[in-house]
Amino acid sequence: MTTTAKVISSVIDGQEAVSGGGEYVSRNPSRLDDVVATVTLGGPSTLADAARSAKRAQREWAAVPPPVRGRVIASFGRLVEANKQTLAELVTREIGKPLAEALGEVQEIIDTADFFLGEGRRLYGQTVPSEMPDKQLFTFRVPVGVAAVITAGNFPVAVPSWYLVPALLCGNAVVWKPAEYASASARALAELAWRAGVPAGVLNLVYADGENTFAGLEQALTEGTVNKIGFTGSSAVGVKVGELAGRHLQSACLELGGKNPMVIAPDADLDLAVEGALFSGFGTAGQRCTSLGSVIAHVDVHDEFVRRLTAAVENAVVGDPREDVLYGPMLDQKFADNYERMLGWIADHHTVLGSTATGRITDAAPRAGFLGDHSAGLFYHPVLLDGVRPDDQVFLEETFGPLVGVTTYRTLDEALELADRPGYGLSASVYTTDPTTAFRFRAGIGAGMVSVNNSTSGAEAHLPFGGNGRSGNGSRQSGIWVLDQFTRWQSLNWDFSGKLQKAQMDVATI
Ligand code: UN1
Repeated sequence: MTTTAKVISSVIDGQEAVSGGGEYVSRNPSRLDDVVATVTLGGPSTLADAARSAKRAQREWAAVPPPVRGRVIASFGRLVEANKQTLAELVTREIGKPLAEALGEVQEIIDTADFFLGEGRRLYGQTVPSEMPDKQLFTFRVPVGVAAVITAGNFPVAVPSWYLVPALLCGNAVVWKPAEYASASARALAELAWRAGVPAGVLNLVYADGENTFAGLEQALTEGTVNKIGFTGSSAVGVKVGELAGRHLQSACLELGGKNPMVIAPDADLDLAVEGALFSGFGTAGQRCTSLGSVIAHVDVHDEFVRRLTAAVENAVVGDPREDVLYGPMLDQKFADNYERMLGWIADHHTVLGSTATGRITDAAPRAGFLGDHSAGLFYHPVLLDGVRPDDQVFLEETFGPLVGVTTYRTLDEALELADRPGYGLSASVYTTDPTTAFRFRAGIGAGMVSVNNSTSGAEAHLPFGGNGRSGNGSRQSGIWVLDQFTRWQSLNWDFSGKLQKAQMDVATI
């Protein structure tokens, strides 16, 4: 086997910046001996150095007319399109996502660029009537300044582009800190952005571990060089990011975990629901923030639904993500270790369905229908758990692995209560042929994103994306809604009366 590992490090103002934080080896999770990149990590002040550079570059970028910035976004989209296959193959190699999904992920960047390139001509403000004569009020969207964007690696290029594209379009500079295990994919995406015309200092790439990321972020916030934080990752780390931002009176856009429920109503099309549960529960090895967490099935259809889903899980093909598989390996060793810990939540009252084992696929615990070589990678059995109770840890916590629990309900109110019980609120789905149930579900659920007769994952790139509760602080990405993350409203009072008109004192009456 040949490896083409390169050594990469942070890029600040177009310069490969060096070290201070050791080294990270990014490996192919399907074949751990395949080193994708050796990453030189930055130290405790690398992120702050990058933020200072971003701050310097931002003023000039903000002066570029938004339609011209839109053209840079257009050429970024075209470059991503021209490199779609190569980028997708790199994503598959670095984080183990099946190639078909990786191609879909790269398409999501192109769609995001397509959406925002025109927004450069539409960064609308308003004209607002004044209380007083000979006076006009206006509003303008102004860039926030420098955005620190910290992203997970399960969507190593699409989710970052949800931040990068609108942030840049709106006239901000960015310091992007990707997940270490997705470093090479991040570098490839950043290079396309620079080639498209994003000035070097306007997009800075920082590789750092968690501790140094927080140290650098704290320093930058203290120095006043970061004005916005975008964070996609776990709820636990999101709390820390939110606290840090709050201490410095800066706002964070937090896109965190989910325990996304799927309710199967008694009138559901069960085959359709099984397909949706298989895709969103086990696809991407359950490693999406929108992955299905729990099935909440009506008692009347529970047995039949579980019977059909068990058959679908048994027949699912797992394995080499370059092949036509439902899912590949875990993202990296850390995710595999965490998931193994969560497998400990399986209790005696659960029935394990769909697989003969629950953990890693090994010679001793093989899986029929596995494509490729399981021994070299982080491959796990799909686990379907029946008999899950509302107080079980496996019902309450995100597992971020190929595990789905099933529980039952009798009334829609009970289903809604169960669906919201874990306290997340990202995505929720209901399968029903009754429009009344669909509407009541939408109105009663706490999730930010609701699907009817569709799975919990696979949100389209131009609807508001985000959640509530443990899933985030209510911020929304994507579509026009994200403009409120990367611009702030500035108002203008223009008095052409030639005299001092006093608001709240001098209101003109006719
Ligand atoms: C994530 O896992 O952080 O809705 C994002 C979806 C994808 C995005 C997932 N479009 O499943």
